[in-house]
Amino acid sequence: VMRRFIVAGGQLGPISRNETKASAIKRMSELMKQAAERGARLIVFPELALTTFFPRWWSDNKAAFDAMFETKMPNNDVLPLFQLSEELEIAFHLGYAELTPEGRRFNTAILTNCKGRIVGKYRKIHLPGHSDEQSWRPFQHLEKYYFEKGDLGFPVFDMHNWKLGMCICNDRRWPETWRVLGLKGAELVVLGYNTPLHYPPAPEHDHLQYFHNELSVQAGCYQNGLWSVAVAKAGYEESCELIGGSIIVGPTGEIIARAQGSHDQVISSEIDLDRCREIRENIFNFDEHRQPNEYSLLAKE
Ligand code: CDT
Repeated sequence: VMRRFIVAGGQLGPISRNETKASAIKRMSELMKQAAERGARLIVFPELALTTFFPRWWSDNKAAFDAMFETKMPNNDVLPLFQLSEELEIAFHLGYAELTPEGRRFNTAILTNCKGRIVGKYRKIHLPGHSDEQSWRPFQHLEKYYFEKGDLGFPVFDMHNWKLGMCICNDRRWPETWRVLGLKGAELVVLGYNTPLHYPPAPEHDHLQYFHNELSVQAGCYQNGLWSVAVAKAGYEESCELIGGSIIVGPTGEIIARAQGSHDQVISSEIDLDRCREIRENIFNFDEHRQPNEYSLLAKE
């Protein structure tokens, strides 16, 4: 079975507050077609890819943005993308806001196989920002208000003889995310992000946003001997500038594809999952060299 294949990232430009989900799906379908033309078997879309990044706005009523959430997956809005996935035999990863039948809200992502069937789901664990209105900010970052912490752990899925892990945006900055996925044997970690260029609590870091994205993903890949596709929703979205810089990174930590600019676009590259072994059987051979007895502090509350 294919261990060497082409992966793609489907970077999205901004999505405005009044853009329909059908329109976002149309844009992603276009990217999926381009990726399939390049021979890709998997395309990764951003975090919360169906709507604008609504946690930038406060509302006293948490349910004010419920129209931005999905109560079912797939549903009528997203079905065209699932059908195209089946038709073109290309798997995909998609981030969206999830509202469960019990009324719980999560920042969620799914993974399908090459037949457009959902094989995995992840709910974001590291929710950044704050849970109260902070009016001194030029825009809010209210993920801690609109979402609950994910309750599915960091799962790894077997599909088409690939071991795939997922995380979402802020998760990529935490070495623990990558290590847990690496320990579970992930060979490819897919993730989407919405990262504002401006970081209100420490604006002196604004010029480092692209650097910190690459630093985090490259370190995660190298230190765990795995591949990653990290994909942005980018550009000037409702008066908030989001970074682009979607990348594909190898287990050596090398960036092998990178987006140009902040518009809708496909990045792609051939990857070989067997190359994880170069790292995992050597410098980061976990069984031989890890010292978990010395790390107990990591799991303390
Ligand atoms: N979406 C998301 O997690 N964004 C954060 C922004 C910085 S924290 C306010 C990120 O880690 O990129």
